[in-house]
Amino acid sequence: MSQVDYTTLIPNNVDLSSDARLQRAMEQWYPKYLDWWNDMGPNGFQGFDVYLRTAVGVDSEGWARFGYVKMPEYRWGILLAPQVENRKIAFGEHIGEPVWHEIPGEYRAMIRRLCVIQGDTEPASVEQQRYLGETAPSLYDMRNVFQVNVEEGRHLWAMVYMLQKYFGRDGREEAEGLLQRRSGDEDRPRILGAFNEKTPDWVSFFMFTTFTDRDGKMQLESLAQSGFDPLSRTCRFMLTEEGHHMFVGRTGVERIIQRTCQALNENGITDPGDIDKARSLGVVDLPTIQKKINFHYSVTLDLFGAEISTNAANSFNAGIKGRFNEAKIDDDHQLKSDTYPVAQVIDGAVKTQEVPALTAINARLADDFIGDCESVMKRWNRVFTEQNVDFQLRLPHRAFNRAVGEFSEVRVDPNGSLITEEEWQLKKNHWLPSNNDLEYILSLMEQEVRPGKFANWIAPPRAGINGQVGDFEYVKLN
Ligand code: BYC
Repeated sequence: MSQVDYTTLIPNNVDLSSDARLQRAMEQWYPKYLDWWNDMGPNGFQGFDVYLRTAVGVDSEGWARFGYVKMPEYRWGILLAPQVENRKIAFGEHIGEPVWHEIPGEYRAMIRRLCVIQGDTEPASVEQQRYLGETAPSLYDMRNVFQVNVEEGRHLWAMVYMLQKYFGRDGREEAEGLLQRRSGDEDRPRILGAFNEKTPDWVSFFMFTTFTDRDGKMQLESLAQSGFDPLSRTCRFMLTEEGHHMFVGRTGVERIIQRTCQALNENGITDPGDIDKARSLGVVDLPTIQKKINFHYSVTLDLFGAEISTNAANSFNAGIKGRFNEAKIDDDHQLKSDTYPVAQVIDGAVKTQEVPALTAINARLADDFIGDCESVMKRWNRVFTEQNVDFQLRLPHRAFNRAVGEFSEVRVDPNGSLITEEEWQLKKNHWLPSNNDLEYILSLMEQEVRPGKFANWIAPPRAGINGQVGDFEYVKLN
C-alpha cells in the first residue's frame, strides 16, 4: 500500500520535500487555512476530541485510521491516487495519446477554472454546516458532520495543491481567494448557486449530502477521467472519501422516514399525509420531506450548468473533463457525429430533442445523476413498505424550479407541465418548503449528546462507525 508521509508538517504522498518552491507555498498557505478553519469551521467544537478517520494510504483497501482528534489538529494533506502506468487519454481530440504530467499550455485557463470552481465548493459546504453541531440529534450524527467537514477541508487542500503546483503566482492568488469568499456573503459569495444556500438544520444537511454531494461525485468522476494526470489522480482519491458523505445523507433521510413511520403507526394515524397529526408527535411530516427533496434536488441540478454548453464541449474535446464512466461507454469517445436527447421547452411544452452529443455533455451527466438519485428514492421508499405505510416519495421533474439552463426562464410543476407565473405563486408553497415548514423543522432541532441517545425525530442507525457499539462516545464533550 502506498503510505502517506506523516512525519512532515504537511502529510503527503507527492514527495513534497523535493519541490522547495511548492513546499514553501503550501506552508505559507497552511496558517491562513487554519485561520479560516477556526473562523468558519464547526462553531464551538474546535477544542473537543472527535472520533475521526484520517487517510493513511491511498489504495482502496485499508486507507483510513480511526481515532480521537481535535479538529484543528486534523492532519490535512496532499493525497493523490496511485499513478496508472502508460495511461492514455480516453476521449476528445487527443484520444490515444499518453496522458499529460505537466499542464498543456493551451488548456491552462480551462484547467485553472475547473480547479477553482471545484475548490470553491469545498470550504463553502463547511461554512454552510458550521452551526450544525449545536443541534446535533446524537453524538453519532455530530461526529459524522465533523467527519464530512474535515474531509471537505482536505478536498480544498487537493485543489489548492493543483493551483499552487501548476499555476505559479496566479495559482497562489486563487488559493487565497478560496479562503476569502464566503457562503451566502452578498459581496464575496461562493461561485455556484447551491453553495450560497443555508444549511440551517439537519434535514437540510442530510438532503444536501444526499443530493449535492452526489453532484460532487459526478463532477469528480468526470474530472477523474482527465487527460491531465495529476487532476485525475487527485480527484480519484477525493472520490474515496466522498462515499461516506453520501452514506451520511442517504441513511440520515432514511432514519427520519423510519422514525416518522414508526410514530404514525404507534399512534394509529392512518393518513400518512396528515401534517398536523405528524407534527403533534414531534416528527418530520412526510409531505415536508417531499418538499425538501424537491428543493435540494432542483437546486443541485443547477450545479450541472446549462444542459447545452460549449464550455463542457470544449473541456471534453480537450480531454480535460470526460463523462461519467467514460471507459464503459460504447462510442468513439470523440462524439464527432453522435446526437443525444435533451429535454427542452418546445412550443410551450417540455419535449426531448436530439442535439449534437458534444454540446450535451452537461445534460448527459445530469441524466447519470438522476439515475443515481432514482436508486436512492427506491431505498427511501422501501422504508414505507417495511413499515406498512401507504406513502411514496419521488423526484420532481428535472425542469421543476430551475435557475440555470433550459428551464430557467419558465415555470414548471413537479410533473413537468409548464404553468403560469400566477399558478406558480399560488402553489409554490405546496411544492417547496414554506417558511412555516422550515420553522417547524428548526423547532425540532435540539441537541442530544447523551451517548447512545437520539432526538425524537430520527431513528438510530443500523450500525456504528467503524463497528463501534451503540453508546460509543463519538465526541468527548467533557
Ligand atoms: N451557479 O456552460 P455553462 C462538490 C456559470 S459539488 C452559478 O452553463 P459549464 C461538493 C458557469 O461557471 C461539484 N454559476 O456551464 C458537493 C459559467 O460561467 P463563466 C463541484 C453557474 O461551464 C458537496 C456560465 O454559468 N464541482 O464537489 O459547462 C460538498 C456558463 O456555464 C452555475 C464542479 O462543479 C451555477 N449553478 O458547467 C462539497 C466541477 N452553473 O465561467 C463539495 C467543476 C454554471 O462562463 N466545474 N454557472 O463566467 C464544472 O465542471 C463546470 O464549471 C460546471 C458548469 C459544471 C459547474
